[in-house]
Amino acid sequence: MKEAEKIKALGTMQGYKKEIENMCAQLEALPLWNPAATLKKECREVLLRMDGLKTRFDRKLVVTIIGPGGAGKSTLMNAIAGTDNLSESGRRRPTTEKTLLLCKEPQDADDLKNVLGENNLLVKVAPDIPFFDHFVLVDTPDTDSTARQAHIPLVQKAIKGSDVLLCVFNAENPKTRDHVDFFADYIPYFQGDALIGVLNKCDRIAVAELKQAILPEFKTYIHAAWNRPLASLFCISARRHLRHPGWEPNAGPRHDFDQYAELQQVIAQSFNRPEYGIESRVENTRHLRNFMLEEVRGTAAKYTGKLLEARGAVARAEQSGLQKAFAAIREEGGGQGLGVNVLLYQRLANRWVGPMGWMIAIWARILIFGTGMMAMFRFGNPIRQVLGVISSLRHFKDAQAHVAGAEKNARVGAAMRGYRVEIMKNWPEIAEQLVQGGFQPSIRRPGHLIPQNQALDATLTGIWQAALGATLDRTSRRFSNFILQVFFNLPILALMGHIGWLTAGHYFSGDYLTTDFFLHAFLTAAIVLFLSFFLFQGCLRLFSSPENIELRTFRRIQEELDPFQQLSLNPLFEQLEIILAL
Ligand SMILES: Nc1nc2c(ncn2[C@@H]2O[C@H](COP(=O)(O)OP(=O)(O)OP(=O)(O)O)[C@@H](O)[C@H]2O)c(=O)[nH]1
Ligand SMILES: [Mg+2]
Repeated sequence: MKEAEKIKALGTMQGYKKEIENMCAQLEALPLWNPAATLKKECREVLLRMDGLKTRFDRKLVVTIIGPGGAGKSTLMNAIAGTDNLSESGRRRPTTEKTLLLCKEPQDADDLKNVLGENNLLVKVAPDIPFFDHFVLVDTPDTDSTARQAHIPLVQKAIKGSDVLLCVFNAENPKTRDHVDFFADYIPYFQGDALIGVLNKCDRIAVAELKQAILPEFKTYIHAAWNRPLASLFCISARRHLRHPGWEPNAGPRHDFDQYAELQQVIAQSFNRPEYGIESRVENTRHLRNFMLEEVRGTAAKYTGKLLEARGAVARAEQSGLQKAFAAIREEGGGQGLGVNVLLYQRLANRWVGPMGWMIAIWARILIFGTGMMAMFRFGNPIRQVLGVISSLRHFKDAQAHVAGAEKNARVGAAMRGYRVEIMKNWPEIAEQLVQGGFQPSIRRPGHLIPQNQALDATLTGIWQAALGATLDRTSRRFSNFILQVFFNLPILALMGHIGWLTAGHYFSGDYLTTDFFLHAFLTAAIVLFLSFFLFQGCLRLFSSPENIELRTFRRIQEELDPFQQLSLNPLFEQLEIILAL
């Protein structure tokens, strides 16, 4: 394989791993959701396996023979190796007590030695062995004999360090429950091609029985037990392919049906292909990633129905909770008036031009520095709408701290109560749905449902600011349209035009005007400007008083409160959202 292709393959594997890491991080954020714990464990296992695959990325493929005691694992190994006494086989159970690795070069065994420990691995180096250029073969002890306690950890480790499993069954008794159950835990971690079924000792069974009964039954059985079909299954007689099968008299093979040649072809052509190792590791990593994603999605999907119901209920409760909160704020009384005025004049000042624009801008400043400032403090500021204005004015560094004390404010208190009462009322129903959706029963305690005061305050503030901003924008747009601007600017502009005309005419004729004239003209202009401004203020007050703006803002909030926007108020609901997004 070219270096560039190797790098690409590694990149692909890294990408898969990243996906699972992200998934793991998401599960990490779901401490209240029961299924997350199991899934997290699986994720970690998958990540470990992916690491293993990456570590031996360009090493030789590890093909491991597993199966119940006496199924003929060692015999199969000997047959493949072409040496009868390579791995001890026989009648005594168990025959094989250590893991045995067959390879061409001594260093081929290093990886598995590290995994199993030096003492647990016998290594047979056979430099002249045919094929074996690109893979190593491992024989394992059984997991169902009296010595299984000692064997099981060895087999477990060997499986984790393998790329391909040759699962050998005894055709005379293929449904070995212990064995099948034991391996069921490992099967999900191997992709189809990496899992090869072998029914051995087929020579002992009549062909008809084998083909018509044993084989189909076994396939169904394994499918059910391992939750997936075997991608490939070979009926063989391993012993027949030893150099000296040594059949006992009267116990020779009963027929010639044997798929050993096909199995051997897979070994010689697939396993022994130089690229196969890398390809199979990429494939196995991909399989691990798919397996894990399906696992998580499948689990989440089981609960989605209930969780969606819960989300709907939460949304409705939060919506009415927030409405109650704002209703409470409103009942506690107005007092935002001057603050609202500041914001309105600020906006108007941005839109108006001409002498009226200057007047409005000056007035906006006066409001901030004068009574406006006082009003903000006097009424506290539960909803810190004016904070932006204040903090933009460097002079009032203290303002922020001052306003931050507002949590204790009566209006916020009332809002919180309004919100809480509403949620508490709905909680039993919501909690029930959440528990059915996999959440821990402890969430029934209402302590979980109330967000931090600060969080609620921030949310209320956010909603209020947005709604107030929108109302103010509309009002200021209405009160700064072109016709209004012309109308209110016209008197002062006409007067200034006239004064200018007189002044210029006299100037050019050399007949200079007196100071009295200018004083008089200036006062007239000022009076006209003030009158226009007062008139404008009157109109504004009449049609859009601060109280009126507050009222409209409240109304807007009640109408437009987006039920799905507020779900993150409570950490529990954040988790709910994560699960629904899985
Ligand atoms: N008739 C027949 N006997 C076989 C065949 N394969 C193996 N045997 C016999 O089955 C017995 C057990 O074979 P082993 O290869 O030792 O089985 P194993 O799975 O390695 O057993 P453990 O190492 O104890 O787990 C031996 O006596 C073999 O000769 C086969 O294809 N046909
Ligand atoms: Mg053996």
